Amino acid sequence: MLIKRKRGWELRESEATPESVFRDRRRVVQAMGMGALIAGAAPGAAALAAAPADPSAGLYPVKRNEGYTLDRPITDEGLATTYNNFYEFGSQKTIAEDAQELPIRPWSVVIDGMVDKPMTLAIDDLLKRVTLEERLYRHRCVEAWSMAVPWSGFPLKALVDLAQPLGSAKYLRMETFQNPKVAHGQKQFWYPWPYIEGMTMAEATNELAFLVTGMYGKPVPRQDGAPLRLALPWKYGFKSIKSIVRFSFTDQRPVGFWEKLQGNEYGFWANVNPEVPHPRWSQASERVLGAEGRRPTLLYNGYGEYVAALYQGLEGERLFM
Ligand SMILES: Nc1nc2c(c(=O)[nH]1)N[C@H]1C(S)=C(S)[C@@H](COP(=O)(O)O)O[C@H]1N2
Ligand SMILES: [Mo]
Repeated sequence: MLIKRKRGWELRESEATPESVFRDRRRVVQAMGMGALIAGAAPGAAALAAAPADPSAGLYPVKRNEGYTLDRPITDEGLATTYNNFYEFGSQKTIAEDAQELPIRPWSVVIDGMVDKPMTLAIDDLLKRVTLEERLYRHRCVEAWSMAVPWSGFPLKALVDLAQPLGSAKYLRMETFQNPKVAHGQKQFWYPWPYIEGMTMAEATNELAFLVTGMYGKPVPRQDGAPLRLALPWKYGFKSIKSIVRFSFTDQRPVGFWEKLQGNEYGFWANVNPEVPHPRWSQASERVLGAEGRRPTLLYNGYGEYVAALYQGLEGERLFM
């Protein structure tokens, strides 16, 4: 999703990133072992061992909610946790090792804006106030790759209920941490940090909207958005914001990170639709991580029965990008 410059794969690696990031990447590749990268296996224990353990580990695995089923196999864990989009750590897919620098405790989540009582919650206190469950969801990146993941977490609606927004709140805006000392991508001034995403209240309280705290029966790893990220499986992956520090209820439609950067390519709604191409590529099919060939992309990523009604009467909007 490189914007101001050419897309990453149109450039030689040495051109794609500033020199410091390039040098960094070589270090990652060496540490992880090229073989592991190519095979899509998990990074070696040595490469990821530096990060302190997650104190919530004892909560997992959690009970699976059997209501959400897949039409394809679960993606290999090693692949889903080493092929990432997390621009705070760089625009390459191989940010897993660098992301281990992210301190995930203490971690506070602010709930503010149009609510009765704004509050700040430590992540471990939030975890005590919700019931965790596992759900199998498809994930479709706007770049036309996809995966299928066993997320653990709780419905976003539970957080909305905790927050008690005013009746006048129309949108929920979410914000990722800002810490350029550890997240070197945030030194790249041409991006509008911090990462922001948003949705309507009807979307936020839809049963599919899921706050993720775990993955593959363990705490969610840093590279996938620890300690708290979103999963909105009917929308393109960029809506599923990672490492959230703030939830603000508002009557102003939030402008997301990618929309701000390139509004003609990435919009507010960003619902998956195979019939509406991205301005630079088709969305008709997707490359499933770890699988051969491509697979047709489904309207609303296959979740139409849950969400199609949300968009009735909005046909004049740019719903699918
Ligand atoms: N803060 C933040 N959240 C983010 C991103 C990001 O760069 N920064 N990338 C998004 C995109 S484009 C996708 S496809 C998913 C990728 O999640 P994964 O790395 O767990 O597969 O995270 C989304 N959330
Ligand atoms: Mo994405």
